Amino acid sequence: MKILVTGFDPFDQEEINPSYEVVKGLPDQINGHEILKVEIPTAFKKSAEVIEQVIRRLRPDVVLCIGQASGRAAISLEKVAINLAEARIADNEGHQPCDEPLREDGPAAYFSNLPIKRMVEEIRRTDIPAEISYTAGTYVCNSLMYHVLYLADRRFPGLKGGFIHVPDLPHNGKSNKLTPSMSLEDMVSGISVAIESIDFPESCANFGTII
Ligand code: PCA
Repeated sequence: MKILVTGFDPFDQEEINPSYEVVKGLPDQINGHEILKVEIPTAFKKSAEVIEQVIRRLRPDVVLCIGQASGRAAISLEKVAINLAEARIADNEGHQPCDEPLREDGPAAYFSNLPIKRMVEEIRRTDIPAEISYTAGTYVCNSLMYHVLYLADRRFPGLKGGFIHVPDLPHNGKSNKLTPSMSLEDMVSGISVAIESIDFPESCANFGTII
């Protein structure tokens, strides 16, 4: 399979974005899958345009997007993307949407069509912390995941798509001693294991949350 793996450029005045550092650290082949790597701008409009162009040009079988989630302590496999743009800070093009739909003609939400529970189990087997997340937020990461799944639904039938948030790197940007972090090495191993298990059957383990 051809697997397109994306990371984001730095945002919020930070110097690096761990997500693209991870992407750069991946090998070019994993389990016989060809790994294609692309950096995506942290901007609502531009990221949607770029991902569509790249999918059109490279015709991947799977699109796996990676993003930074400062404050999270584990590699988070996202279940759902919602049709909402709501930003606490402006994106890299200066846009700060308030309560806007991402696509007027799209459904309220899309679910990832990757076997994310199985991928979490496989990552945990290597002693790297991993979890299912039921919110990718309302910023550019959620937007990119939504657009990938919208494109799979409307324009590229059979395309598989998903999103993984990674923690901060140690001592990155605005992080401090209280911010959870993970080494680049562990993030690269964890994402590699996730990719190795991308065509495994889904697990029926229970990851549900009770509020
Ligand atoms: N994280 C942001 C956008 C880019 C990134 O790496 C987010 O979680 O929306």
